[in-house]
Amino acid sequence: MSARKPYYVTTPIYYVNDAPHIGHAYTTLACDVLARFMRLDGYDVHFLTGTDEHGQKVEKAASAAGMEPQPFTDKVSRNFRDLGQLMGYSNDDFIRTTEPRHIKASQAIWQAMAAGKSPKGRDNIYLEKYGGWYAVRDEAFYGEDELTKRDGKMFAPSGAEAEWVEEPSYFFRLSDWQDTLLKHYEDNPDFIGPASRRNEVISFVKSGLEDLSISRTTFGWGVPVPGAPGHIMYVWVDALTNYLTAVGYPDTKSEIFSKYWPADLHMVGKDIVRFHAVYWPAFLMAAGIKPQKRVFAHGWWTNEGQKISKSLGNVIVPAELVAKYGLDQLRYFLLREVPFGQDGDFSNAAMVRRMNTDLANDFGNLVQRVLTQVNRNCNAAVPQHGEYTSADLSILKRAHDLLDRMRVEIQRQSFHLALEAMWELIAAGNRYVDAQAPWGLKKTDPERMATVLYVLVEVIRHLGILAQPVMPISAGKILDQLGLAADERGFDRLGLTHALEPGRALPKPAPVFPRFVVEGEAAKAQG
Ligand code: ME8
Repeated sequence: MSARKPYYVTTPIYYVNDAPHIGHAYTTLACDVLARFMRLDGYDVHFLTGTDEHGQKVEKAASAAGMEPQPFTDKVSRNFRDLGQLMGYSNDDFIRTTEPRHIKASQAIWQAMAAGKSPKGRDNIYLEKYGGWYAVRDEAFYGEDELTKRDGKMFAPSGAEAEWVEEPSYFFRLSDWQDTLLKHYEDNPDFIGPASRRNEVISFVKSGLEDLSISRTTFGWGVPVPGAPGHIMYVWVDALTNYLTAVGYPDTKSEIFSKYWPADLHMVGKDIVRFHAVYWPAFLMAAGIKPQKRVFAHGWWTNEGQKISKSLGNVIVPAELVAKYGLDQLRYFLLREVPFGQDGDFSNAAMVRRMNTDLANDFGNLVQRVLTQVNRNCNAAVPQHGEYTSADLSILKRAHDLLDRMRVEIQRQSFHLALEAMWELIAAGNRYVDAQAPWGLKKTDPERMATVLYVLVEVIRHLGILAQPVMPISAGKILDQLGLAADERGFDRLGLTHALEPGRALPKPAPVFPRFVVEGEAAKAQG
């Protein structure tokens, strides 16, 4: 048997200054769906998430909580692990940047960068004095021309306050990497997605890159710069390196490193594209390591039209949504409602609409009415089909083609289009049931009824198998109702070859997607 192809996907690691909210849940959810999809499609997947625990922002948050940084990060990091449990993530590793394996990897990449030369033959890292604007909330440096002055204070485009810092600092010679980066984008058209972000990055790099300050001396919560007492690494140098740490760096000869590096995809939010698509590939090339294959930037969520922020008091807590609507319902909504890559708005009305229309009326109803009829009219077993009509063959073909359609969309992170393709089959399935009206055939043509129900069971089998990455629990229930064993649920079982054998006993069906009844409407309905 040939070895399975590796696939390495990562989420950003989350700052531990704050409790997890829907934005955090979203990035990791998208990666989880990808990871599950690729596993079912036969890949050997490594899916990484974790927490970003160093830097001034975390140090300040710890001090505001009256705690030392280490116990503080221990506590907050746990909230992000708990988020994973809540959301059903299937990550293979959870990295914390305060772990010894990560300190070691960060110091090793620093040394590798320092040992190498820039494309112009100069040292990649040099010591200077830094004087400039820094926004702790963004952990980012800004040029004065990027800032706005209000009430005597300076603000970054993100709204974060910037302060003047002046200290000795090591610099990374980013300016020397400009042409190499532009060539890399040109040679690798899929390096940044979606296209709008790619264009943004290219024009940013073309406008000229400045060297980057990569060490700090005025506070202490970070990874020490090797051989430079008093300097700690700029948090982004350490944070980005987590992607290497998790695959065994600096041991580049290890099996795990050779298998998974370069990473296939770094999923990020739109606010941190520059770090991943400009700084990170430059650091990697400077250290003699291949850059990742792709970065995809998703959009941001607002809440009922408003920016989500702690000060506005409108943070959406994932646990509350899961408790109210259900886990699979939330997973489906987040990936279906908004074209992946664009900004989106969370509203309870939209959530309920998706639950009741797409899930209960469309998907749930198809499964429920077909399996109920099979249970009642076919002795609770997979029916025996006869000759197929062109309508039968046409819908079977759609079911057999669905994997190919979804694969194309998932591999370019168009989750919404993958789901749209699935719902086209669901709609076609419902139209087919209505047109064939198998319930009317019970007395007049029981053989035809059995064929129609057989075709529908096969359609549902395809839908159930393909729904697993997005809605693992509900899809599992559907596949249970088809009596499928664990090894019959992979994508290798799709298509005609593994069609269900007539006569297989089926358990009693039960509804999978409940309707959501809005309070008040329930009372109205009862009169
Ligand atoms: O940026 N909607 O961490 P972070 C959608 N530690 N996504 C959102 C969001 C929203 N309202 N709010 C935040 C960091 N995010 C760094 C990453 S990686 C080497 C270091 C997303 O906790 C945001 O876009 O501030 C980002 O991708 C992720 O949550 C983590 O944000």
